[in-house]
Amino acid sequence: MLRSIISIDSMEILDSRGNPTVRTFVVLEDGSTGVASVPSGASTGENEALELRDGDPERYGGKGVLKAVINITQTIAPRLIGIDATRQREIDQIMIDLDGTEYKKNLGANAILSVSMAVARAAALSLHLPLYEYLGGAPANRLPVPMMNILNGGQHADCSVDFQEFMIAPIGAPSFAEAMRYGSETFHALKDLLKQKGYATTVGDEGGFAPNLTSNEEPCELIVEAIEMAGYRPGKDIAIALDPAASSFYRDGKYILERSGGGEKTSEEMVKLFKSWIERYPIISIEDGLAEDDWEGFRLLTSELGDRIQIVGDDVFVTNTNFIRRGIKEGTANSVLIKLNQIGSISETIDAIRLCREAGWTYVVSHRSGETEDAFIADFTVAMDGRQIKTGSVCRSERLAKYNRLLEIERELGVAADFANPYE
Ligand code: 2PG
Ligand code: MG
Repeated sequence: MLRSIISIDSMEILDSRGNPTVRTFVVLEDGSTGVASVPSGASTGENEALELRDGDPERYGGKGVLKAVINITQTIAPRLIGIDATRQREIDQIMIDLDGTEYKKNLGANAILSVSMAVARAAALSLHLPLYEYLGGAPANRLPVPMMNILNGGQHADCSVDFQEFMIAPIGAPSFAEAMRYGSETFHALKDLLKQKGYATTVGDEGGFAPNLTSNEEPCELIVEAIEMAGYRPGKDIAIALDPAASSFYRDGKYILERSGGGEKTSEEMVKLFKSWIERYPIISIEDGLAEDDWEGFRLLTSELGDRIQIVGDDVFVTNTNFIRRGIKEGTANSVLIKLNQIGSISETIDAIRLCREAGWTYVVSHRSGETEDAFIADFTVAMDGRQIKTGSVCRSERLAKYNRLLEIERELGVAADFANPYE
């Protein structure tokens, strides 16, 4: 059988923060070899599937992934050898059963996901199809709006901003390539602006600037100014999307805006704050505006602002259908952040996306703050008709790997390519 898996191998590599992660190679009988590397988060949700680390203080401060590598080569590989690589769902299910725990605590979500992704790549290669077409079929022709994180704070930067991500979304661009140009020009305008104001222009983990500002609001002001400096209309050509990652500053039922000196806030006060911001800035999307344990606060935010902007749940849903289902029932949000490694296999990620579609919710495919040069999510976004992707700033090659792959896909699709604007 041409597409039978004949070998699975794995190794420890380093991610964009210099921490170990897993890279896996799947070889088929016809010689097709799929390679995939998994990313790693910093502001992780409590209920994410387990990222297995060695815990050996003698290596990488305990962060080595040799156990995950051994789980792949000694436990997973023997079970998958001989199976046709196009049987993605069956393969994912075998790994899920082999692990046997809800959060992939035995084999590790990093181990399982790297195999899941490498299998898909090998199958696509064997069928001589680009990955987006293999996973999405003939209809896969829509390029997503890139949400570019040009100002980093929170756990992604050592600066005075509590909120983690300030993104720009070129919603008025006519194509993906033009959206990238709008974004890049604004990024450079922001750099000039920061310099003019005497702020640092060093970047954080996702390639956005990480200056010490005077408040959590100042980034919005600066970004609006940068959009105008670059010659674009705020809100028309380019809008703002936020990911405060509020779980990271939520303690004992309060939001503690320590870094910026913004004091403490209740959920209601946070909702009020966002309400006043969306009146003053062209914000179209807020992800994790409240913490993962604050389902009530999330519901309030959605009932107050959900008809005007996108309310995205990341830590609260962790790409897990159980939590998304609850969210749909309770009106917790109207959109889900999709991260393959939060749940740990392609099939389960697709299940999460299906649930969003059925509920009429949007979904945003996302990178992690610790990334590799693997551009899997670029193809995956097009395959899933995901009309939005967030994969960092217009800077640092582990981020650009995804955007550049999307540029390639748009070019390859030619006249068939469509650029989605989910906010219309
Ligand atoms: C997020 C992500 C990606 P991390 O919170 O959305 O930007 O960060 O990978 O650190 O969880
Ligand atoms: Mg997030």
